[in-house]
Amino acid sequence: MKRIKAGAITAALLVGSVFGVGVARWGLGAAASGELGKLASDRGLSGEEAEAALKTFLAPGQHDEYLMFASGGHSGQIHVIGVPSMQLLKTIPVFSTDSWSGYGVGADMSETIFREGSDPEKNDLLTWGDAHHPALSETEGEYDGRFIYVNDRANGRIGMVNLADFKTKQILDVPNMTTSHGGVFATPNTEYVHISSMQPQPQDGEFTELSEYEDKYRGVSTFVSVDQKSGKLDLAKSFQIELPPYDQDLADAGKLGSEGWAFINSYNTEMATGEAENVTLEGESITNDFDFLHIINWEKAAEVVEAGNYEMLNGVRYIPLETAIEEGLLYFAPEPRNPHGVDVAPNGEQIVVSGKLDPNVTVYSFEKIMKAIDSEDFDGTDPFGVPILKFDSVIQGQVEVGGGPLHSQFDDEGFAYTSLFVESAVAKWSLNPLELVEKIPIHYNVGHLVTAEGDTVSPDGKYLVSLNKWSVDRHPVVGTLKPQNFQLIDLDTPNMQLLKDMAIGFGEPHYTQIIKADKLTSRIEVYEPGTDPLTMEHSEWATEAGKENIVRDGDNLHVYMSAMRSHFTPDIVRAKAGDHVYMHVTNIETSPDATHGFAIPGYNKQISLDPGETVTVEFDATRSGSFAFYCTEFCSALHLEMQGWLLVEP
Ligand code: RUQ
Ligand code: CUA
Repeated sequence: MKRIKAGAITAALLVGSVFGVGVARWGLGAAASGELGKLASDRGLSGEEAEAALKTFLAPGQHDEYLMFASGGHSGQIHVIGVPSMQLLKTIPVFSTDSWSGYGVGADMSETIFREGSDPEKNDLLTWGDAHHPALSETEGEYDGRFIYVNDRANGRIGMVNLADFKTKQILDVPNMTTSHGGVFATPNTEYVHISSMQPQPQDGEFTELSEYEDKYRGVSTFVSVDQKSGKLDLAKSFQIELPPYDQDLADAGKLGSEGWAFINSYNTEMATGEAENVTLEGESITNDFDFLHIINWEKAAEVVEAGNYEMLNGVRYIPLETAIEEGLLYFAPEPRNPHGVDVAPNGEQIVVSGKLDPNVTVYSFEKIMKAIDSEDFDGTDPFGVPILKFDSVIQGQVEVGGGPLHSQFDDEGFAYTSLFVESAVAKWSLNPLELVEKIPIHYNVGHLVTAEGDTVSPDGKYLVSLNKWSVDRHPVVGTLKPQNFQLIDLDTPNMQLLKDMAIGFGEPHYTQIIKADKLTSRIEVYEPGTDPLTMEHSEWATEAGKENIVRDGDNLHVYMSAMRSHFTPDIVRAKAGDHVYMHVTNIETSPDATHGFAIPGYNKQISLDPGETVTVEFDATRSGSFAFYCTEFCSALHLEMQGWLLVEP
């Protein structure tokens, strides 16, 4: 695999000097000369812009150094984007259907995922989600390229994607919560993936008057256990901690010295419900000067459940609030009102909380938190009995970064970068001493931001992407709904340099993570023959060349079909109206990229089969008729000939 290296850029600069351009001098404002210089000036590019083009350009066939996994917001997907080229490489459907890959519109595999991911007692069949925070799996605090998880903000679920084939394998509906924002994050060795609730819920799942909010509504913090081989989430080995009915917001895992601990922000510790007279929910929820940073000892919580000190609640081991307090699993530290992001620095010692309504970021010291807990240096408790640490005892200090700080990311040189939503800027500041360094304007209203390998114990820095909510005038008007705007920023220049805008016209990404592309070592290009991608094992329904078959078993019709350039075998399937049809289709190709589709008109079925893949399409043949099925992927010169008949006799 070719990657963009510093050398490649140097080579490009050399080409520049061959043409007598002296590209490096453009930035100094010297007049550009030669062919490249003319090209730049014809296009109206400044020296810095021409430099940015060279830094992000991929020569045909070159690959990006990093891959960015961006959540798709309420499009329910994950997008894979190359960095620094900022080209969209793939969209992985997670919570929402996708007819290109046949996800949720034909393949038994994806329909199984949707069914399993929608607890029928609690939900309708959910065919969309609001993907917010993707989390790459980690080993010793480093992204390991095995799996990626993402939360569904709307329904409190987690989607799991295996990075061997970039396909969704599971959606887990987490009990006792609906909306979620706190997570997902992976613990440093991916023992658990964490998700916490956003708006509290009545824990019995029943209709409950808002007047009983304090008594009956509760938040939860859930540590969902991960099977290390498959990456799947195992509810039976997971546990949940009951929290007071505050809105628990973003969350992050401790690392290095703080490994074993987790941190969740909160707001609405006023417990406003909107029922109060003369004040809105919003107005009432910003009256307290301080909300609470939740400090959770998850390692100890895991021991408490192992020792049997829990209740079962809707299929999950549940630690009631009193137990959490007694066992020392939960503490609060005051945080300036209505914060948003909490981010643990790569050193594990500093915990950065962003103000949202306050121009400061507040930096907590893990060491001070531990000292305060050990010496029981408390300032009383909250109404539910959770001990509150003293603000002054646990903070390292504050940095005034600017208007509307939301989220922070880090580099390899001890700097933090905080998004400023209100000010439309990114602030760079140093962790030691706590000092603002510089700011760069962005376009416009940044939510999250991300640096390369930014959530690990050793970020690369290098690139920062600002995830801007508004694009205003940055892109052509393409209707009343404008694209969002990702902006790539170079962190290796003396001052942060804006390199590129990327229009995001396919969802509302919230968060992303950027991983070094060469860490994705588990990738496979061709499945072993007859693989069911859901289990990654040989499918009992797979067929081989020469063994295709149609088997009738009462009203059940099993079709064992193969797909190969450029035919289906068999290519005539006879069924009777009322049959329950199983089309077990195996792509028997062995070359990478030799994908086939299989679409049946009238029955709303479309699947995609990568080489080696077996997928079952299952349906009731309720309508009689002659249905012309065909391959949907332009696979070969005789792609159009890749067709056949489903004949359903009355
Ligand atoms: S956030 S609104 Cu991650 Cu700032 Cu979801
Ligand atoms: Cu197979 Cu087109």
